Amino acid sequence: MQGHLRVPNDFLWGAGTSAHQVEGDNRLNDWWAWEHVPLVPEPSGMACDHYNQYETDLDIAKRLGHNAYRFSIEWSRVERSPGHFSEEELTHYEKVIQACRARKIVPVVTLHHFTNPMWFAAEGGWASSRSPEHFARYAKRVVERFQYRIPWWITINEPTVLVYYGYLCGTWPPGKRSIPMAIRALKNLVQAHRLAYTAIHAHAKSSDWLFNPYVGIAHHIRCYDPCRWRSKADRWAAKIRHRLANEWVLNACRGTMDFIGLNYYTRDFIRFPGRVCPPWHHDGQRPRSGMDWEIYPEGLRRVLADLKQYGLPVLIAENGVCADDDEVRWDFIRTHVGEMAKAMVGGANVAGYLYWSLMDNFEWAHGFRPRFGLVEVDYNTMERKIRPSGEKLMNLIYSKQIFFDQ
Ligand code: IFM
Repeated sequence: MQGHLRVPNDFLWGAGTSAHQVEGDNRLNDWWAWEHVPLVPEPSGMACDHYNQYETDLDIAKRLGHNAYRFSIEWSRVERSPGHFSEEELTHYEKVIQACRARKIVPVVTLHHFTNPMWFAAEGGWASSRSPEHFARYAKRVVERFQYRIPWWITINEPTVLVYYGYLCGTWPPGKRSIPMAIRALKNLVQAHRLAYTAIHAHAKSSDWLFNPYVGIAHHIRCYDPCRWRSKADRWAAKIRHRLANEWVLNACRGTMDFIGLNYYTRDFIRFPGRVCPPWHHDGQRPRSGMDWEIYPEGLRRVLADLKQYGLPVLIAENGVCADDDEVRWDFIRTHVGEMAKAMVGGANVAGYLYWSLMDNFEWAHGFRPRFGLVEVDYNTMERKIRPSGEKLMNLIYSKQIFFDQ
């Protein structure tokens, strides 16, 4: 049987990018330095040259029917040394915002998407007790600078992912493997968010904005299931993983979130005492993405149902798949959007769906190999080509309704 949802008129449809992954030539941050160690297959270099070609990219987004665009401001460009801001770079981002407005695209602005200025990293990065105050100063300057009143702010993208790779696995900068440092970094990220939240709202209030901006984080949430359903220990381990990786940050940010930015991709199976077990160890094999992540659309409905407890709107800030076969991408989008619609019919308050990513880009420690984009990028010529999945999503957006299997 088929179900059906009429999409609300103010629903945000679009896609996201982040500065370091698409802009190119971001030499002043810790990732640029990290890319030149052997762990990373290739440096980001000119990436997609989005810094110069943002107008072209926004034209493409418009053509694809998007009414929202998520992008990030590169902190290292904007704040060259503590407290010294580059007017030129702030003007650049102001122009990006103007370009969104000119196309009637709502900007969803991320202030921090994994990269840190070198001076910040040298001072101890997120493990330093001064990190929240540095971040708050940057956030305050940015919000005060823009003429246009930004309705959607994401302070920090995926704090748990940053801490996991940077402070536990050591595969991202700063390359640490220390539980005490990881805990410190996560607490500082949360505190940085809280201070930025207050700064943005204080500015909006003192400048008589006619609306209250939505300020939140983008949180990477996975489904966690036990590796063996019959094992009580595995069931317990999956629950603990859910508490630590999914719930802890949301609870710590309570009271300072106007919405939850949800980045949903996949599910992991957990074996006691807490390791992810490889796909061949559990039942129910499903297709996997080019980065070996299980494709599990029902998980999006489960997560949205679970998030109802917070009583906040949810913006799906990322959902996407890396695949060389574009049919896999369309199937991923169609089924995930269907699960989102089911959740909405069931009462989930979803403000929008932003696919990750608008275009192929630099996928961190994986380099340029993974292809996530609705738009294919030829890195030699910088030519952009819309993929069929991008067109199909456009048709769905224009239809204003979502059909799904019950
Ligand atoms: O590319 C990343 C993005 O920067 C953060 N969320 C997950 C994406 C895919 O790995």
